[in-house]
Amino acid sequence: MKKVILSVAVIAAMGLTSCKENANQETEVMTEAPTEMSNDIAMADVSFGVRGNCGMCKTTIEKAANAVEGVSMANWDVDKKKIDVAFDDTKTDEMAIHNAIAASGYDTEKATRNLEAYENLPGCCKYDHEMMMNQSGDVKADDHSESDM
Ligand SMILES: [Cu+2]
Repeated sequence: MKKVILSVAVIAAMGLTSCKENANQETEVMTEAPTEMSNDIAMADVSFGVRGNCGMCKTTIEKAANAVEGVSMANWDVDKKKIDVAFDDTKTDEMAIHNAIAASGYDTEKATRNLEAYENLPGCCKYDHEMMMNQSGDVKADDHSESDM
């Protein structure tokens, strides 16, 4: 009986040492991949075109973007028809932000507005579907929104 126990112990010990060797090899390989670094730089900044008219549009667009989990900053520029967004790219991605804004009724460069949400926007916010996005800022974009009133 003792012999059996002894041989089991020996086999177990051999097993342990071989496991240890394997583990050492694995950690050596692991250290070559720079995985630790990228975890710190999870924040991403994007900016893309979003159609809209006025300050109320700004509120709606930014609210929609900020409601996406991981978004830390959203700033829509009424003159440029463009939004700057900062987000944690481990929690969301750019497309999720496009989709959230489109769901609130606004066109983005990559997503088309939800028509029902658009119809429910206040009259002053019913922007032109053909409007240029991502403008330089010095274009007279307000021309016909004024005359419509
Ligand atoms: Cu508006």
